[in-house]
Amino acid sequence: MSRIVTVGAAQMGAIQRAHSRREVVSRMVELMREAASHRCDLVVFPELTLTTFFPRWWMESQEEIDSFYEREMPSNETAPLFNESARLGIGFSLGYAELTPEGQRFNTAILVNKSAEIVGKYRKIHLPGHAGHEPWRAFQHLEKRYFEVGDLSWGVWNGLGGPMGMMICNDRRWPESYRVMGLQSVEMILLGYNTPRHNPPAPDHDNQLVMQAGAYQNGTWVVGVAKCGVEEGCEMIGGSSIIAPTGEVIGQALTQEDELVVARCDLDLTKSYKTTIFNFDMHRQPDQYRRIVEQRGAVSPQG
Ligand code: ING
Repeated sequence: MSRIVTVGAAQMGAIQRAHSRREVVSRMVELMREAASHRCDLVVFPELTLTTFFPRWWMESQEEIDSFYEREMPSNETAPLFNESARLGIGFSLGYAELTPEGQRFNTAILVNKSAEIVGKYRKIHLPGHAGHEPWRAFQHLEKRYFEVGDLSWGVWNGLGGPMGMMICNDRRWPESYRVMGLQSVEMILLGYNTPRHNPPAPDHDNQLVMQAGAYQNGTWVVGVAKCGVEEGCEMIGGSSIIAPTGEVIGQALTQEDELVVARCDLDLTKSYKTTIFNFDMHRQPDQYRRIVEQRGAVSPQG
């Protein structure tokens, strides 16, 4: 018996500052329709999909900053995506900047089922870059200025054919992100990223490496989807990938544009790892891992 989930990784090309949410959503609806033609169950969109990657700029006007956030989801601008999801019977994950009624600001992702109902939410925990103005850089990386650390940990939800979870961009570089979901029996992790090529220097090879490692070490599928291309002069890497629990890349994007990568993913392929090499309950020794939770930075060896 196999539990096939057909996934569409919906890579997005550049979104310029002048692009409206309506223009972006119409591109996303086109990718969702293409996914339907391939009988996809699920479409994965990138991090901060609705606007250009605004943390590359130092801004001081709160009104200007807040123009990049969503106060409600769905909103008038994003409703066409939810309507298309329900019409086509396709679930999706979507990354966006969230401004809560209480005035909190998060780099957020939601999981939406085939009836266009939000079944899960995640708020980015690993915020890379810096909080202060660093004008000497060609482009800055101010996520620590514009977002709070996420407060929802990493959840795992049923509702799209099996246990699925989400992370966002820099999270994919940290093994803890995968393991918290691995300990909730996750079988598919959905993530989006906006990765500038230049700051900090991001070698090309490590984008897939970190996702392959996370997939293998937790016996899970990983779908990583880029927003890429040259946005306002800043080049961002593509390389959207669909990765099997073996760690093998079974599909990847070849362009820096809007591109749908489709794969039939059998969630039962997770079983052989979860019941043998990575049978966590049989093999893990949490008492020996305390340093990982109790200590933040690295210390030098004594002596
Ligand atoms: N972007 C980048 C990422 O983690 C980065 C930041 C780039 C970190 C290159 C290290 C090297 O892919 C986001 N948005 O987290």
